[in-house]
Amino acid sequence: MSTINKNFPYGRLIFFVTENAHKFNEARSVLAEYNVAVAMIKMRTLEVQDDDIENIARIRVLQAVREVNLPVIVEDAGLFIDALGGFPGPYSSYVYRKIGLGGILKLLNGVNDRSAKFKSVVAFCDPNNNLKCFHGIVEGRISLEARGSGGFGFDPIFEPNESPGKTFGEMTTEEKCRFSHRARALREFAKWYRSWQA
Ligand code: ITT
Repeated sequence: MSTINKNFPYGRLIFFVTENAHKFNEARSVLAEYNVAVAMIKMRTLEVQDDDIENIARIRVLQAVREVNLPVIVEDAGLFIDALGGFPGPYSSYVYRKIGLGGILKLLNGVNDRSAKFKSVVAFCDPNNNLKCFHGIVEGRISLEARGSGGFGFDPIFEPNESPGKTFGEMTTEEKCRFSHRARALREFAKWYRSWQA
Protein backbone atom coordinates (compact mmCIF):
# COMPACT_ATOMS: atom_id res chain seq x y z
CA MET A 1 0.00 0.00 0.00
CA SER A 2 1.41 3.40 -0.97
CA THR A 3 2.01 5.86 1.85
CA ILE A 4 1.87 8.86 -0.48
CA ASN A 5 -1.12 11.08 0.09
CA LYS A 6 -2.20 12.33 -3.36
CA ASN A 7 -3.59 15.55 -1.91
CA PHE A 8 -0.32 16.19 -0.17
CA PRO A 9 2.55 14.89 -2.31
CA TYR A 10 5.42 16.31 -0.26
CA GLY A 11 5.72 13.48 2.28
CA ARG A 12 7.13 14.56 5.61
CA LEU A 13 8.97 17.51 4.16
CA ILE A 14 8.50 21.14 5.09
CA PHE A 15 10.06 24.33 3.76
CA PHE A 16 11.31 26.81 6.35
CA VAL A 17 11.35 30.38 5.04
CA THR A 18 13.97 32.27 7.03
CA GLU A 19 17.11 34.31 6.57
CA ASN A 20 18.58 32.93 9.79
CA ALA A 21 20.72 29.80 9.30
CA HIS A 22 20.91 29.24 13.08
CA LYS A 23 17.13 28.96 13.27
CA PHE A 24 17.19 26.53 10.37
CA ASN A 25 19.84 24.33 12.02
CA GLU A 26 17.80 24.22 15.23
CA ALA A 27 14.70 23.27 13.23
CA ARG A 28 16.56 20.52 11.38
CA SER A 29 17.77 19.06 14.67
CA VAL A 30 14.31 19.12 16.32
CA LEU A 31 12.25 17.99 13.32
CA ALA A 32 14.61 15.04 12.74
CA GLU A 33 13.29 13.61 16.05
CA TYR A 34 9.92 13.32 14.28
CA ASN A 35 11.26 12.18 10.89
CA VAL A 36 10.19 15.45 9.32
CA ALA A 37 12.71 16.71 6.76
CA VAL A 38 13.14 20.45 6.41
CA ALA A 39 14.60 22.56 3.61
CA MET A 40 15.58 26.20 4.01
CA ILE A 41 14.26 28.84 1.66
CA LYS A 42 16.38 31.91 2.30
CA MET A 43 13.98 34.72 1.66
CA ARG A 44 13.13 37.99 3.36
CA THR A 45 9.53 38.39 4.44
CA LEU A 46 7.93 41.66 5.43
CA GLU A 47 8.44 42.30 9.17
CA VAL A 48 5.36 44.22 10.18
CA GLN A 49 5.29 45.86 13.59
CA ASP A 50 2.79 44.39 16.01
CA ASP A 51 2.75 43.81 19.78
CA ASP A 52 1.81 40.16 19.17
CA ILE A 53 4.41 37.87 17.57
CA GLU A 54 1.64 35.54 16.37
CA ASN A 55 0.22 38.32 14.20
CA ILE A 56 3.66 38.95 12.74
CA ALA A 57 4.15 35.23 12.01
CA ARG A 58 0.69 34.95 10.38
CA ILE A 59 1.33 37.84 8.02
CA ARG A 60 4.78 36.53 7.13
CA VAL A 61 3.64 32.97 6.43
CA LEU A 62 0.85 34.17 4.11
CA GLN A 63 3.35 36.24 2.19
CA ALA A 64 5.80 33.30 2.04
CA VAL A 65 3.25 30.78 0.76
CA ARG A 66 2.09 33.23 -1.92
CA GLU A 67 5.67 33.60 -3.15
CA VAL A 68 6.79 29.96 -3.16
CA ASN A 69 3.51 28.00 -3.49
CA LEU A 70 4.78 25.20 -1.21
CA PRO A 71 3.87 24.10 2.33
CA VAL A 72 5.99 26.42 4.48
CA ILE A 73 6.73 27.43 8.04
CA VAL A 74 8.04 30.74 9.28
CA GLU A 75 9.01 31.46 12.86
CA ASP A 76 8.88 34.66 14.83
CA ALA A 77 10.55 34.95 18.20
CA GLY A 78 11.45 37.51 20.81
CA LEU A 79 13.06 38.05 24.21
CA PHE A 80 10.68 39.41 26.87
CA ILE A 81 12.38 40.89 29.98
CA ASP A 82 10.09 41.21 33.01
CA ALA A 83 11.82 44.23 34.61
CA LEU A 84 11.52 46.10 31.29
CA GLY A 85 7.79 45.41 30.87
CA GLY A 86 8.42 42.72 28.25
CA PHE A 87 10.86 44.81 26.19
CA PRO A 88 12.29 44.14 23.59
CA GLY A 89 9.63 41.49 22.78
CA PRO A 90 8.46 41.81 19.18
CA TYR A 91 11.18 44.40 18.56
CA SER A 92 14.01 42.01 19.49
CA SER A 93 15.60 41.90 16.08
CA TYR A 94 15.74 45.72 15.81
CA VAL A 95 16.97 46.15 19.40
CA TYR A 96 19.64 43.48 18.93
CA ARG A 97 20.93 45.30 15.86
CA LYS A 98 20.84 48.73 17.51
CA ILE A 99 22.07 48.19 21.10
CA GLY A 100 23.16 44.53 21.18
CA LEU A 101 23.90 42.44 24.24
CA GLY A 102 25.82 45.29 25.89
CA GLY A 103 22.83 47.60 25.61
CA ILE A 104 20.52 45.10 27.31
CA LEU A 105 23.04 44.43 30.09
CA LYS A 106 23.35 48.20 30.62
CA LEU A 107 19.57 48.59 30.88
CA LEU A 108 19.57 45.92 33.62
CA ASN A 109 22.52 47.38 35.51
CA GLY A 110 21.65 47.22 39.23
CA VAL A 111 18.30 45.50 38.57
CA ASN A 112 17.71 42.50 40.86
CA ASP A 113 14.84 40.91 38.96
CA ARG A 114 16.54 39.53 35.88
CA SER A 115 13.77 37.12 34.91
CA ALA A 116 12.98 36.88 31.22
CA LYS A 117 11.49 34.56 28.66
CA PHE A 118 11.91 33.75 25.01
CA LYS A 119 8.69 33.23 23.07
CA SER A 120 8.37 31.58 19.68
CA VAL A 121 5.53 31.20 17.21
CA VAL A 122 5.88 28.76 14.33
CA ALA A 123 3.31 29.49 11.63
CA PHE A 124 2.50 26.85 9.02
CA CYS A 125 0.61 27.45 5.79
CA ASP A 126 0.10 25.37 2.65
CA PRO A 127 -0.96 26.48 -0.84
CA ASN A 128 -4.62 25.73 0.10
CA ASN A 129 -4.34 28.37 2.82
CA ASN A 130 -4.48 25.91 5.73
CA LEU A 131 -2.86 28.12 8.35
CA LYS A 132 -1.95 27.04 11.86
CA CYS A 133 0.25 28.49 14.63
CA PHE A 134 2.25 26.74 17.37
CA HIS A 135 3.70 28.38 20.47
CA GLY A 136 6.74 27.73 22.63
CA ILE A 137 8.16 29.50 25.69
CA VAL A 138 11.30 29.10 27.77
CA GLU A 139 11.62 30.92 31.09
CA GLY A 140 14.95 32.00 32.47
CA ARG A 141 17.06 34.98 33.46
CA ILE A 142 19.44 37.49 31.95
CA SER A 143 23.00 36.71 33.01
CA LEU A 144 25.28 39.35 34.56
CA GLU A 145 27.65 39.17 31.60
CA ALA A 146 27.69 37.64 28.12
CA ARG A 147 29.04 34.08 28.07
CA GLY A 148 29.58 31.61 25.23
CA SER A 149 29.96 31.91 21.49
CA GLY A 150 27.33 29.39 20.40
CA GLY A 151 23.95 30.17 18.92
CA PHE A 152 22.93 33.67 17.85
CA GLY A 153 21.27 36.87 19.00
CA PHE A 154 20.68 37.05 22.75
CA ASP A 155 21.89 33.47 23.44
CA PRO A 156 25.03 34.56 25.36
CA ILE A 157 22.98 36.47 27.99
CA PHE A 158 20.06 34.04 28.50
CA GLU A 159 20.16 31.30 31.15
CA PRO A 160 17.15 28.97 30.96
CA ASN A 161 15.71 27.88 34.32
CA GLU A 162 16.35 24.26 33.38
CA SER A 163 20.09 24.95 33.25
CA PRO A 164 20.95 27.62 35.84
CA GLY A 165 24.38 29.16 35.39
CA LYS A 166 24.70 28.14 31.74
CA THR A 167 23.66 30.42 28.91
CA PHE A 168 22.26 29.26 25.58
CA GLY A 169 25.51 30.65 24.12
CA GLU A 170 27.45 28.04 26.10
CA MET A 171 25.40 25.15 24.72
CA THR A 172 25.51 23.03 21.59
CA THR A 173 22.50 23.23 19.27
CA GLU A 174 21.25 19.89 20.63
CA GLU A 175 21.49 21.08 24.25
CA LYS A 176 19.70 24.35 23.50
CA CYS A 177 16.99 22.43 21.67
CA ARG A 178 16.21 20.37 24.79
CA PHE A 179 14.28 23.30 26.21
CA SER A 180 14.32 26.28 23.85
CA HIS A 181 11.20 28.22 22.92
CA ARG A 182 11.75 27.40 19.24
CA ALA A 183 12.22 23.67 19.90
CA ARG A 184 9.02 23.60 21.94
CA ALA A 185 6.99 25.32 19.21
CA LEU A 186 8.56 23.09 16.54
CA ARG A 187 7.73 19.93 18.51
CA GLU A 188 4.07 20.99 18.68
CA PHE A 189 4.17 21.65 14.94
CA ALA A 190 5.84 18.29 14.17
CA LYS A 191 3.29 16.30 16.19
CA TRP A 192 0.43 18.05 14.45
CA TYR A 193 2.05 17.80 10.97
CA ARG A 194 2.53 14.05 11.28
CA SER A 195 -1.05 13.46 12.36
CA TRP A 196 -2.42 15.86 9.74
CA GLN A 197 -0.69 13.95 6.98
CA ALA A 198 -1.54 10.49 8.32
P1 ITT B 1 13.92 35.39 10.20
O1 ITT B 1 14.54 35.53 8.86
O2 ITT B 1 13.39 34.01 10.45
O3 ITT B 1 12.92 36.47 10.50
P2 ITT B 1 15.37 36.69 12.36
O4 ITT B 1 16.72 36.45 12.95
O5 ITT B 1 15.10 38.05 11.78
O6 ITT B 1 15.13 35.55 11.26
P3 ITT B 1 13.18 37.11 14.22
O7 ITT B 1 12.52 38.11 13.35
O8 ITT B 1 12.32 36.08 14.85
O9 ITT B 1 14.31 36.30 13.44
O10 ITT B 1 14.05 37.94 15.22
C1 ITT B 1 13.99 37.80 16.53
C2 ITT B 1 15.26 38.32 17.17
O11 ITT B 1 15.15 37.87 18.53
C3 ITT B 1 16.55 37.71 16.62
O12 ITT B 1 17.18 38.54 15.70
C4 ITT B 1 17.39 37.54 17.88
O13 ITT B 1 18.09 38.73 18.16
C5 ITT B 1 16.34 37.30 18.97
N1 ITT B 1 16.13 35.86 19.14
C6 ITT B 1 15.05 35.11 18.75
N2 ITT B 1 15.23 33.82 19.05
C7 ITT B 1 16.44 33.74 19.64
C8 ITT B 1 17.19 32.68 20.15
O14 ITT B 1 16.79 31.41 20.09
N3 ITT B 1 18.38 32.96 20.68
C9 ITT B 1 18.83 34.21 20.74
N4 ITT B 1 18.20 35.28 20.28
C10 ITT B 1 16.99 35.05 19.70
